[in-house]
Amino acid sequence: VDRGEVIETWLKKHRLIYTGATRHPLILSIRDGTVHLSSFKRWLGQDCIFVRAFVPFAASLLIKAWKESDNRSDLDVLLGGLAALNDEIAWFKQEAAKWGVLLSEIVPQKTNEEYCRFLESLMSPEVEYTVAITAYWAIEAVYQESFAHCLEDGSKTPPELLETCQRWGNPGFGQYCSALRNIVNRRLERASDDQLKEGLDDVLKKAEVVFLRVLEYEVDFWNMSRGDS
Ligand code: HMH
Repeated sequence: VDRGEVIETWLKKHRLIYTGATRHPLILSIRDGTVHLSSFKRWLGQDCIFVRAFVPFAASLLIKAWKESDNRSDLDVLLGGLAALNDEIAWFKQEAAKWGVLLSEIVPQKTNEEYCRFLESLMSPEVEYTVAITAYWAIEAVYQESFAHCLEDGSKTPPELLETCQRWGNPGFGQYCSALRNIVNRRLERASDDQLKEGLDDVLKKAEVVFLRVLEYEVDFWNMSRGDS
């Protein structure tokens, strides 16, 4: 059995789509300062809706961790994430007001609705903890890598967008994503051991499929900012 990190293997294997999600033209335009504010505002409005669906998904993961996890510290990591979402929702409201984005008037785009429905499907008790937390890590990691890129040396991110970039690009959020990644790697390693034993579901394969679905949704989500969908 391959004893390397599963995620590392996936990232090599699916490099193109991963880069598509973490180096999207919207992110590159924020980083080089050429972003159209209308694109940014479209993204902001849609993400307000997405995050509202992300909260119950995070809560469902907490329940799965409590029932299924072999490690108590998983719950602490996930609870920290859930607590941060409270702050995030307040921030979205304030940020939307700052940009004159009227939340009551935002219509969820088809991509957004589909992504939220995908999250809902992962809330089902039938979905294994390992599979669900893989999706959760991937969702957070894409934003972390994307927005951290806009804060690197040499980036020309407009000052009024720095707060947004710092929300997901700050070192603390990076550590949180690393903690999630460690959990996922630990769970996947266990799953591959278990699968060797006998006729268990291929959790490893399911997790990889979910990982790819997240990356596709993330690319589509950024694409909504173009406003031609
Ligand atoms: C679409 N992906 C999307 N929105 C977010 N807020 C995150 C990831 C990170 O939580």
